[in-house]
Amino acid sequence: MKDLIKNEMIRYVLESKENWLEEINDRYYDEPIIKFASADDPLFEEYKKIIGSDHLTPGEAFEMAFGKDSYHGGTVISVVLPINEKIRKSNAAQTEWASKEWALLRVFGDEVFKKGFIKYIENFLNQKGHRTLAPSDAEWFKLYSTSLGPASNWSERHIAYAAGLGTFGINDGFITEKGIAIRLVSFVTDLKLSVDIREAKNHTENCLLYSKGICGACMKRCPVGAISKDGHDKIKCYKYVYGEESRRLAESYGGSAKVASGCGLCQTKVPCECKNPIS
Ligand code: B12
Ligand code: SF4
Ligand code: SF4
Repeated sequence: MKDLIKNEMIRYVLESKENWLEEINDRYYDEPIIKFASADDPLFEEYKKIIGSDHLTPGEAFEMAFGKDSYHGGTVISVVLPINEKIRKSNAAQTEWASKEWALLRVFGDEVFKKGFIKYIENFLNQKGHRTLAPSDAEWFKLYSTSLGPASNWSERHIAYAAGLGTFGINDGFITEKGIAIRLVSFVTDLKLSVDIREAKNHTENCLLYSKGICGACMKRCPVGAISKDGHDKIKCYKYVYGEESRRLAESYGGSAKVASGCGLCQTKVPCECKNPIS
């Protein structure tokens, strides 16, 4: 069953017409990496302390979708969508704002393709009798403000960490075997599948600065100085990434003012851009 799910996800990503950017005559996303965690992994309870009490466990997310007492164990499937090299290169050449390709990825790669992928996989598994949902696409998914900046009740990076897909960098970005220039999606299903082992020694192992005390390339790349040895200033980052200028830029590129241009300079032209720099 795991292979069936993985193959279906890979096939969808590689064949979907929505995973195509005319400007580069290529895909938004390359072949995904997919891993599995037990929905009862105690780490999900710990996230209530690490992230916040509003962060849902997989069981709670399942019951939000399928009703009280519907959860009897299951699996979390986490998916890494690596960003195509041409899009990465276009953003690597930027020093101030996101490239046109990066901005179009925000709208059509995320809002159109990724949403279509989520619906397809939910239906694929539900039709086979396995109740499945993607929490970050549910109507009850929420973003909220904390004194440190925005957070959510289903953090894809923490889910990916639980599934053994990588670890965090000094800039908060999640570094996988395909690097940091990625997007993440996850599903909770009542299917009970064998799980992947979390091999990382700690939650920051893949970052050169945390592990070896070298690098810091992302700090120099950030146009607003939001990254320092103390970590990532989410409020500074948020104001830049989703501010007025970013929204105007997105429109001028043919994107959407509503989702803005993004930025991602700290995810391109860095040693962890498309590989795990520790491997
Ligand atoms: C809110 C949000 C933001 C906010 C806040 C980011 C943040 N750090 O949380 C702002 C607006 C700043 C932002 C900016 C960007 N975002 Co954003 N964002 C989100 C969103 C919607 C929720 C994130 C969330 O819930 N965070 C919760 C908080 C608590 O996370 P945290 O503070 O980083 O967690 C730290 C602690 O937990 C700590 N920690 C301490 N002890 C322990 C112990 C353990 C065991 C663990 C695991 C951790 C831990 O380690 C973590 C890292 O420092 C997600 C989508 C989603 N649903 O997940 C996308 C998401 C995180 N964003 C993404 C992207 C791509 C971006 C941008 C590049 C914008 C763009 N598209 O161009 C920038 C990059 C900024 C950066 N340097 O990371 C990607 C991440 C890709 C990646 N490789 O990491 C995501 C996952 C979207 C997606 N679906 O792919 N984003
Ligand atoms: S650029 Fe270097 S310091 Fe920044 S997250 Fe990547 S490995 Fe860590
Ligand atoms: S996304 Fe841009 S503003 Fe935010 S930390 Fe990265 S480089 Fe800085």
